[in-house]
Amino acid sequence: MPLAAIALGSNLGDRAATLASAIRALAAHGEVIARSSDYDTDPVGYADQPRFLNAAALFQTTLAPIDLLHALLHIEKQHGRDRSHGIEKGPRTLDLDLLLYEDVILATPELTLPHPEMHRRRFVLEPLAEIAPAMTHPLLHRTIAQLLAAADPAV
Ligand code: PH2
Ligand code: MG
Ligand code: MG
Repeated sequence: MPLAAIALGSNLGDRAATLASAIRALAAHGEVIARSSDYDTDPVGYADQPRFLNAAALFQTTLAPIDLLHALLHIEKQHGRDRSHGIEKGPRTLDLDLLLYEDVILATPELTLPHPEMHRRRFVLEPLAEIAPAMTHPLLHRTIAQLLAAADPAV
């Protein structure tokens, strides 16, 4: 079954409960192979918002990338994510980002693979390195551990 890497984030409500519930919801669409610890992180980008809890999961699924993306968006909605108002990169109950899907490279208006920001973000790389340090980025040809070592300490 194809393997995907997913980033989880929350900075509104009971963050840990939301991440745990999101993992359970994911399991309905495939098999959660590994799940990182939760990381309490400074907000990056738009700084005037609560701290995040971030995590990563390795997920095996028969869903195609775009169908997996739709499943992730549906789970975000089930957890109170409302994209109709608010600041773009602002506070959210749940953010699920599809980081990697096998070695798929894709650039469509709806989905870009690998996730275009993943290699810059410590809050993504640190949890992912805990569970998949040797996974490689199909465009940069670097492992997650190498990307983390090279990432800007401020991001
Ligand atoms: N997500 C963002 C913007 N900034 N900062 C942290 N620490 N964690 C996030 O998940 C995060 C962020 C937009 O998706
Ligand atoms: Mg995000
Ligand atoms: Mg997102």
